Amino acid sequence: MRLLHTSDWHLGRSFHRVGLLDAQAAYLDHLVATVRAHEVDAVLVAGDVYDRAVPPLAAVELFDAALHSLAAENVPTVMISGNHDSARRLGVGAGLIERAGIHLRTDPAGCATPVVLSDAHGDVAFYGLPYLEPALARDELGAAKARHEDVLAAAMDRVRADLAARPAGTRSVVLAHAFVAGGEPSDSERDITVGGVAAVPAGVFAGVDYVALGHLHGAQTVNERVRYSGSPLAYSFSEVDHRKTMWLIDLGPGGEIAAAERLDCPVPRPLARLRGHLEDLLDDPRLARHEDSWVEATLTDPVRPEDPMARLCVRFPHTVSLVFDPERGPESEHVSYAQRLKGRDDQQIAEDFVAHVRGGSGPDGSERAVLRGAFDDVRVDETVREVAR
Ligand SMILES: [Mn+2]
Repeated sequence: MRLLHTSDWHLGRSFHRVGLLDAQAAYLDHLVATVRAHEVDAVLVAGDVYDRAVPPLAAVELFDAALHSLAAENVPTVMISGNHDSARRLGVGAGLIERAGIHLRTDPAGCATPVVLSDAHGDVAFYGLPYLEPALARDELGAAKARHEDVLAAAMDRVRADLAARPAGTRSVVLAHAFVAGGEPSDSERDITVGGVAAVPAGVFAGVDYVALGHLHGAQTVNERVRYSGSPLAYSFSEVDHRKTMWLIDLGPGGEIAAAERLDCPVPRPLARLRGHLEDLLDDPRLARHEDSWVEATLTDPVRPEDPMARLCVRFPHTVSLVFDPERGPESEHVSYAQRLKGRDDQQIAEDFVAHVRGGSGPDGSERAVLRGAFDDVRVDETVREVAR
């Protein structure tokens, strides 16, 4: 049986205030085209359909269009809610779309009631475990503690019990939304750790043939049978090196992973993280390939340049993030105050101070004259007092 595993669509999310709805629509078109091109038997969506509990209308309409397209393809689809979704809201209408072959699981109580699909080699039971909020799922599942590990373990006990009662040779797939130990996070998942220990050991999923995970936004293989598809689009600059893909999994007649292929998702615009002095970023010919990218520029100029965003946008019109990380002179670090003052007169110390508080820009001629005048006055004053004594 051929499975297409994806997750973390985050419909409605934007990227540094740039709307991604068009890119998300293009991805969903690509998903449907992939189903057709690769003759996929089932689509798995492992949570975070939406970016937030109450998504914008345009995101809801996009999801609705995707459901229509999948139903029109006649491809069975199993979906779960993630930590970004409101399980209750997303689940409205789940009973009705079930009739169209879209199996949306948002209620922990149903985690051991699989969707059963068949091929020439027999049944495959698909168990959709929605994101289990420990405090909420604990009682429902009779977990020992309100921790991610305990509620998932309790849910998996139910899955294994159901599976054991099915005909011998029934193959099994679990969908889950969790932070599994060994996974590599990025900046765009948003916390799943609140209220408990974050990482769940992969061993909790023992006894099933394939585990389609969501939550982490980088595609990864925890082990041969436990994988993250990652998000179809980059949602933070920390994902600059990610290759955004879906897993195409061939589940063999005996439940073995006969093939696992990464299929690329369309890239709306590449990401680039640039670092250096503003003038260098504007001049360096090697950066020409990033001129059409979404750019995050970290400026290291000791003095903050004037109007940096406008100047960057002349060369990199899709600059969406600007960070300042000024270089400091080597003498300013790891040197004691006394050492820095050694051999300097009052005038030099004062000029250094002005340069320090202005990010490296020392006093100009007239400012130097003011400082000199002040020191002269103080000295004159001292002398007068000495004489008077
Ligand atoms: Mn997510």
